[in-house]
Amino acid sequence: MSEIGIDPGLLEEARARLKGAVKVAALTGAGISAESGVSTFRGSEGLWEKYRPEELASPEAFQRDPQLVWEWYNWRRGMMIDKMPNPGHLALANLESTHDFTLITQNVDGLHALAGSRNILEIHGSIWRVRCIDCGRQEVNRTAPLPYPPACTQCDGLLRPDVVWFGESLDSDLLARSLASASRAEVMLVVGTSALVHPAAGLAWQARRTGAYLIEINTERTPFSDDAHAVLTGPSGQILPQLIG
Ligand code: BJW
Ligand code: ZN
Repeated sequence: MSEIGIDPGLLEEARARLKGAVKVAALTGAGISAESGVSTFRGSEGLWEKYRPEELASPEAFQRDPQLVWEWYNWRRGMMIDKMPNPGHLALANLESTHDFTLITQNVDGLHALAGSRNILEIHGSIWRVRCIDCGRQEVNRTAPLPYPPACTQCDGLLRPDVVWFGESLDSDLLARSLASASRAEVMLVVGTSALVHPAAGLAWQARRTGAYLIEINTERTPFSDDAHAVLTGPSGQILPQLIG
C-alpha cells in the first residue's frame, strides 16, 4: 500500500488501461474541488449539513423566496471567487493533450476551465452565469456578491443562477453529448462524486454497460464502488497526478 492507501498493483493496472486507451471520459463532482477549498454538498463538511437541498436548490424554493436562494448563491460565489485549481484539475487538463478526452462535470465552480481543460460539458450549469426568468437571456457575471434583486438589462426581469436545480431537466444537447462520450469511452474516470444525483450518476453506469474500464477516485466508497474495475481511495488531488502523470 502507498501512503494514501492505494494498492500499487491496482494503480499500475489503472495507469496501463489509461495509457492504452484512445477514448477517455471523466465524470467529476464536488470532491475534486474539495482540495481547492470549495465545500462539497454532502458529508460532514458538506454545504447541506446546514441546509436541506430542496429548501434552496429547487425552482419551488426560488419562487417562494428568491432572496434566500440568492443569499445562498452569493455566499457560495464569494467562497469560490478566489479559489484555484488543484493538481487533480491540472492532471485532467493534461489528459486532453494525450487522449480523445471529454470531461463531464457536475461542478458549477469553473475550476476545470481555469486548469486549462477545453472539452468540458458543464451539465449542471455554471455559478458564474445568470439567466433571466422572463426573457431567458443568459450572461456571464462574476460579481460576488450580486446586489439583490439582480435585474435583466434587457427586460428588467429577475435573474437566477444559470444552474440546474432538482426537478429541472438538464440541457438536452449537453446530456446527449455526455451520453455519447460515456458510451464511446474505453476508460471512464469517476472522480469525487457521491453518485447519488441522476441523470449524472447514470453516465458512469452507461459507460460500464458499453464496455468501459471504470476507475473510481474518491475518499469514500459510493453506490458506484461495487461496479468499478478499480477503486482508488484517497484525495483526487493526490491520486490523479499519480494515475495520469
Ligand atoms: C472527495 C474528496 C477529495 C470529498 N477527493 N473525493 C433517478 C432516481 C432517483 C431520483 C431521480 C432519478 N432521476 C432524476 C431524479 C431526481 C433528481 C435526483 O437525482 N434525486 C436524487 C438526489 C435522489 N434529479 C433531478 O432532479 C435532475 N433533473 C432531472 O432528472 O430532470 C428530470 C426529472 C425531474 C424530476 C423527476 C424525475 C426526472 C437534476 C439534478 C440537479 C442537481 N443539481 C445540483 C445543484 C446544482 C447547482 C448548484 O451547485 O447549486 O447539483 S444538486 C448537487 O448535487 C449539485 C451537484 O452537482 C450534485 C452532485 O453532487 P456531487 O458532485 O456528487 O457532490 P457530493 O457532495 O454529493 O459528493 C462529494 C463526493 O466527493 C463524496 O463522495 C466525497 O466522498 C467525495 N470527496 N473530498 C476525492 N479530496
Ligand atoms: Zn430578461
